[in-house]
Amino acid sequence: AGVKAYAAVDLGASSGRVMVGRVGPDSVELTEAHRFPNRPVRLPEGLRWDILALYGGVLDGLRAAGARCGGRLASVGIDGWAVDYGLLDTDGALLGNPVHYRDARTEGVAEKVWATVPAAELYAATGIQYAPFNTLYQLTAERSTARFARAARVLLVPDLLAYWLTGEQGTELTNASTTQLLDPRTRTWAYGLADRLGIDLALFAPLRQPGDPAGALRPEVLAETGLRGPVPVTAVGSHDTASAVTAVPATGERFAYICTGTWSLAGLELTAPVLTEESRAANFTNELGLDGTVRYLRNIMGLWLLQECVRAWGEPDLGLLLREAAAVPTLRSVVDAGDAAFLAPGRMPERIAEACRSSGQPVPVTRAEVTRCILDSLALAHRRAVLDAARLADRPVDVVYLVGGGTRNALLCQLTADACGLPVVAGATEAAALGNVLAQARAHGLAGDLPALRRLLTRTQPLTRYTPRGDTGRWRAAEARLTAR
Ligand code: LFR
Repeated sequence: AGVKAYAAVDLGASSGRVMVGRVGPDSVELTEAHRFPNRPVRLPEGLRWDILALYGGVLDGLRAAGARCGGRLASVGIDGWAVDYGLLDTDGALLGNPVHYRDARTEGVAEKVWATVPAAELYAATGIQYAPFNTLYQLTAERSTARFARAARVLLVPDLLAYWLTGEQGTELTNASTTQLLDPRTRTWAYGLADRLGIDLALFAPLRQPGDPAGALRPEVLAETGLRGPVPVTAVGSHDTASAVTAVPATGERFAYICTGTWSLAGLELTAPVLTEESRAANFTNELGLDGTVRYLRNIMGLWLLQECVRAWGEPDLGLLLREAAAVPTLRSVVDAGDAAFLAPGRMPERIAEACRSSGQPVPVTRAEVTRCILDSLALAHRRAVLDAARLADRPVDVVYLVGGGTRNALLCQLTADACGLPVVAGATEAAALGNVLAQARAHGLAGDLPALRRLLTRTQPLTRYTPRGDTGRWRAAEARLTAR
């Protein structure tokens, strides 16, 4: 009784999916309706997202979702990766393909921005960690182009897809916070800052909050997907990390989380941002979450490092590779998995080897050794982020929750527990979709604050517990080795 079906569209850097979530007061059940590849395209002008293919995948997914529930969906929600956007002209037509955040156009742009607003001031005003691809730097890189001269609107990627589905435009808050144009204390635009940097905030559609109505599927979309109208679209934490953290199955308050996928996002949930100079130096970000929360975390390169190696090796069997990696001795060599030097695609095994060589460590040779080097490095980066966050925010941590695609990797989960010296509870693999569905369900009648939603997950979702092995001394030593360089 009281169970409704929702569709969650979740766009990741390497694939998109549409999941059906059936939610009731005592049940949450998530199934995959459709999955499609997300293949960035390298054009003469740079690295671009194939946004029309993604929209096609979303429509296919909604059709498949409808087929699973008699054409009736209570609502649709969309989340995806952050910072990237499409530009629309005055007719509302898309001006070219959205630029990929790994594109090289932002090289050297931050320094230009800092000449107007020093980095320290920028952090104090926005709380966003430095990354070359922050929307602020992308917009600055783009400003002098012919395309930008014709732009009347900027829509972040999930908001762009929502616009195509509904005809309505908005800027969802959690994703807006990753533009570095928001004040995390007031949770609205940083008007003074945008002014000084010559960025016209009127380019953005009005802000909307997770849970707000975001229109309804257009009649053409209903016809194409076979869904029975009306189907409302509901704003969710449209930044995938915001949705994933919503789905962290925490029971108490003294927890850290790590969202693992292409990226690892590791940190704490807070009620106020930490804007200190120390926090900036440690490269922590304050992104906005549901219900007034702040995601205080560090971006770590994540499984991107391994994905790129696997691609370079011609896609060998991952299960076998991980079993072989488990047999390689721990911590022979580590690289800094937070280093933006690993951001661009290509030549990853060589780049990992070079980083080990230039820091005087044994150079991993076999695929298993490279894989183990990456996983040890990730676990070490997880440890540093969790401990740094606890220290900088002055909050004790008893347990680490791991969610997202990386929970399939038992070796990574175990190494993270070993490195942190804390129990790790691995939860939802499709955490972003789960958080997406819960935000919709709440807008459509499910009662509960964030802790209550999380208790519902603890009761209904399978969890795996990893206990730390051995002492953390060798991880501490490896950490010292890395920071000494
Ligand atoms: C994760 C994520 C991160 C963001 C990166 C780039 O998928 O959204 O939070 O920093 O992608 O958008």
